[in-house]
Amino acid sequence: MRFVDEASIRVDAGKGGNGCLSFRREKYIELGGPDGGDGGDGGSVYFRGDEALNTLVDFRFQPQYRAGTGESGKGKDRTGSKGEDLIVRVPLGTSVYDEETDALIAEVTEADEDILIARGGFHGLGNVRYKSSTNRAPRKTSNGTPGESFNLRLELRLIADVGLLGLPNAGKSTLISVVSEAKPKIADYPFTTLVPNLGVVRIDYNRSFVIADVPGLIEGASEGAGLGIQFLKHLSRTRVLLHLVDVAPADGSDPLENFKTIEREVAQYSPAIAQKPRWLVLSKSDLVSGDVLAELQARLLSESSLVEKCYAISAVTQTGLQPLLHGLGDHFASLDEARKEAQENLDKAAGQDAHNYSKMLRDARLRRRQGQDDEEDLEPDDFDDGSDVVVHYEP
Ligand SMILES: Nc1nc2c(ncn2[C@@H]2O[C@H](COP(=O)(O)OP(=O)(O)OP(=O)(O)O)[C@@H](O)[C@H]2O)c(=O)[nH]1
Ligand SMILES: [Mg+2]
Repeated sequence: MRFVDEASIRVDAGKGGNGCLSFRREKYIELGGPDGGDGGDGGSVYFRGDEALNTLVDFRFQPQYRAGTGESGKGKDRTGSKGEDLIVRVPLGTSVYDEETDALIAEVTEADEDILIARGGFHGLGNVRYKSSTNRAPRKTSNGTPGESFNLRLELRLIADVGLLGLPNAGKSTLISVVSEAKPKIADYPFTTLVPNLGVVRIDYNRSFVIADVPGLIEGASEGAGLGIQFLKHLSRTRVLLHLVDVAPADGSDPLENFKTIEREVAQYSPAIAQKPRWLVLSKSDLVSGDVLAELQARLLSESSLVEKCYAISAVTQTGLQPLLHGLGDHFASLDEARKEAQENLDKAAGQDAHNYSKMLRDARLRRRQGQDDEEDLEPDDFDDGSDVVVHYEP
C-alpha cells in the first residue's frame, strides 16, 4: 500500500433548499391561502476518525467531497427533505488546514468522533411563513443559503506513544519487530525503511503502547539528503523518543558523533520535537564487550544533557528488552496531569513545526516548477506535492 501523508482536497457542503411559492387550490374555495413549504437544510460534511486507516492515499485519487443539497419546499405545506450529510473517514492523526488562510481547522485524534468541517446551507422559507393579518396571500419566499466550501490541506501525523530515532541501520526496525507484531523490512543496508510503521507493544495483559518506526536520518537530512527529514513529522505526536545508537557501526563511525548528528537534524527540523523526552538506547550490545559498552555509555551521557534515561539492548539476542519496555510502561503510567498538559502543548508546537516545514518544501517546489516552466525542463518529482516516497514514475 502506498503511504501518503499529505493531500489537498475540496469539500462542499450542500445548499439549503428554496422555499416554495404555492397557494391552496380547493374545490369550492375560491382563494386558498398560501401553502408553500420550507426547503430542507443542506447536508454538512463531517470527518470521522477511523482506526483502520493509516494513509491519505485515497484523497489523492478522490479529491472532491460534496454533501447533499436540501430539497426545495413543496405545496400543501410540505417541507423539502434535508440534504444528506457526508461522512468522510480519515486516519487518526489527521490535521485539517484551510488552504487559503492556512488556519488549523480540526485535528482528528479520536476514533468514531464526527467533526463538523463544512456546514450545510440553511433552508429557505415557503410563502406560508409570510402570511400575516395584512397579507393573506404573500408571494414572498426565500432561497436556501449556500453551504460552506473549503479547499483543505490534510496532513497526517501518526499517533504513537514511542517514536524511534536513529541513523539508517541503527536497528530500529529490528527492535519494533521483536517487541511488537509489526513485521517491517529489515536489512543490513541503509534506508530499508521507506515509510513509517506502527507496532503495538504488549507489556502485560492490561498495559500496552504504540511504537512508531520511521525511516533513518542522515547528516544533511534537513536539507533533503537521504530520504529527507519530512518523516520526522510522525514523531510530533509521540510521548517519548528512543534514540537508537548503534554501538559498533559497520562503517567504523563514532557512536557519539552519530548521536549528535541526529540530534542536530532533529533540532533543525523542529525545536519542539527536539524538546521531547529523550531516552538513549544503545543498540546491538551483543557486538561489543561489557567494558566497551559501559565506557561508551558514560561518554554519551556526559556529552548529552537531554538524555533522561539510558538502556543497552540487543534485539538479536533479546537482551535488555524487558527493562526498556517496563521502563516505558512505568513512565506512561506515572505521567501526571501537569506533564500530560505540557506534552500536549509540545505536540501542538511540533505539529506546527511540521506543518511549516511541509509548507516550505511545497512552496520551494512550486517556485522551482514555475522557474522551470519556461525551460520546459521539469523533474518528475515536481509533480508530486506530498512527501510520500513510494512513487514510481514510469516513462
Ligand atoms: N548484531 C546485531 N545486529 C542487529 C541488531 N539489531 C539490528 N541488527 C542488524 O542491523 C541491520 C539494520 O537493522 P534495521 O532494523 O533494518 O535498521 P533500521 O534502523 O531500521 O534501518 P533503516 O530502516 O535503514 O533506517 C540489520 O542487518 C539487522 O540484522 C542487534 O541487536 N544485534
Ligand atoms: Mg528500518
